[in-house]
Amino acid sequence: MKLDRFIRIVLALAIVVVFIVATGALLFVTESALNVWDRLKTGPAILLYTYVLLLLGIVLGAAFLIWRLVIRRQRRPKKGQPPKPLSRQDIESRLREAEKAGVDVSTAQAELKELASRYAAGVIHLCFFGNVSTGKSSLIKALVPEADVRIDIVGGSTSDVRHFRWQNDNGSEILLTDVPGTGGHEDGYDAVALEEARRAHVVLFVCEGDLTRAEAAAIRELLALDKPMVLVMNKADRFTIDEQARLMQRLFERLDDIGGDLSRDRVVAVSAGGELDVLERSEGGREVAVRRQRPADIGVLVVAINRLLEAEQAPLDARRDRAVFQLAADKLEAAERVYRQQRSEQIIRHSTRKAIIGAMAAISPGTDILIQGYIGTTMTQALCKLYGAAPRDLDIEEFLSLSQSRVGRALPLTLAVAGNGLKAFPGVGTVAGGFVHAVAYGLIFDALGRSLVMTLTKHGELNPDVAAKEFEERISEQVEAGIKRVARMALEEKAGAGNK
Ligand SMILES: Nc1nc2c(ncn2[C@@H]2O[C@H](COP(=O)(O)OP(=O)(O)OP(=O)(O)O)[C@@H](O)[C@H]2O)c(=O)[nH]1
Ligand SMILES: [Mg+2]
Repeated sequence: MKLDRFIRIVLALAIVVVFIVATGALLFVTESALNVWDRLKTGPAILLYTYVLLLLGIVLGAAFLIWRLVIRRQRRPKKGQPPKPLSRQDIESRLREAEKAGVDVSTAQAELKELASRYAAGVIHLCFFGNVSTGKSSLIKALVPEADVRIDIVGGSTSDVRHFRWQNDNGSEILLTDVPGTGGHEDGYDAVALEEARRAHVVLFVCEGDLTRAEAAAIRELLALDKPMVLVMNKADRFTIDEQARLMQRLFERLDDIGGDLSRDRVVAVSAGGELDVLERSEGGREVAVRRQRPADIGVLVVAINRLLEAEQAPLDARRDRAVFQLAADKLEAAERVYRQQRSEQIIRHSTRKAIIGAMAAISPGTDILIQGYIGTTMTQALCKLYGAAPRDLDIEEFLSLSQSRVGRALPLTLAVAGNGLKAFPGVGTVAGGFVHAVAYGLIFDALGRSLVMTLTKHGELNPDVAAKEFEERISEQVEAGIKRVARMALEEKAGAGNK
């Protein structure tokens, strides 16, 4: 690595020499040109401009090369490209690789298993989705009168995912899925509903009138799954025919704006009916509340579903599969995040322990806190590899050297924290200065590793300036947070060394 810096400086010197030679050459050429100019006084002015431009070009070219080589190669952050649809092979190979690396792939794998069992059953899945109390369960009840669904005026009545068998006029085997309504429970339920929508062939988005901003956002997210959608305006009985027509027009426009495909997606206005508490006079003349069923009017919904399913099932399956592959990929990513977090903890602890042992054995200088050595390099390399960053050796060296220059200022505080932290352990008594230094050394490594993980999580790459800045900004906070962990580690090592 030292050699690298040497080569860079040599190259820089070479550029300077080239620059001087080029300038000399240019002057020489200019002189000749001026001679020519003298001789051709009446000649064209363009000659002069050409020389000036040439000189400028050489200066700029040399400056650019020096900047790239010596100062640093700045990397552009990768722009988030729209994700390419995943194929079965893609997701299966990603799962295999992740499993080999030690990631817990069970939740992602469960999605593929569920997909396989849905294939085997050969049924079409229609998922009712929408805000709480829009009438999803009531719509299922209207389609499958024997369905045992909970309908309630109080939002949040459905709290789990349930499937109900329904056979349409074409005789297709269909499962209607009732999910918790969104926006009315704590977070977890919305995610459950969305996951189920991602597993379905068709999403029936239920609303009660014009779309709210949250509903529009949810529709946009569901349309991104590239599956057919039926936008169902329920409770149409609350509006006059004219109002219904206006609302339908509005919903068509909104769906079009949000990105719906009007040749594929449908908008219908229906009344699931729902239930109604009415006061009736009993035989004894007393008024009693009786729960009655409102008449349902869902013919247009049945027609819309039939139309959607008239076409071949294969394209529907293909769209559903892609959505499930993406769902599995998202779950895999979440599992990878957990894995990285656990593994990074191990790497940091391992390096911190090594740093402490080194400092205690005085192999590494406990007082000078040198983080640029072998332990710092291997920890940085291992963490970068874990987060899929492939920095140049130069970047690692620069990051460590920048961080090293920031350690000095934090050292007195770190030593104080180490000394105090050790006192907090019962029975430790007075500790030698060397041991306090070893703990301080460990604390610095611990903070270095943690701030590096933060930068890698945020940026996905090692930018030495950014990472060293993060380290500097967080060092005192992390030293305080890490003292118990690091002091315990040092005491364990001390006890271990004492027992030997
Ligand atoms: N006026 C009218 N009310 C309806 C209609 N459909 C459902 N309702 C009423 O709307 C309320 C909510 O109905 P649910 O079927 O429980 O709604 P949901 O979307 O399943 O609700 P959650 O499961 O809580 O998300 C109930 O009081 C129903 O009686 C309808 O077509 N017209
Ligand atoms: Mg419900």
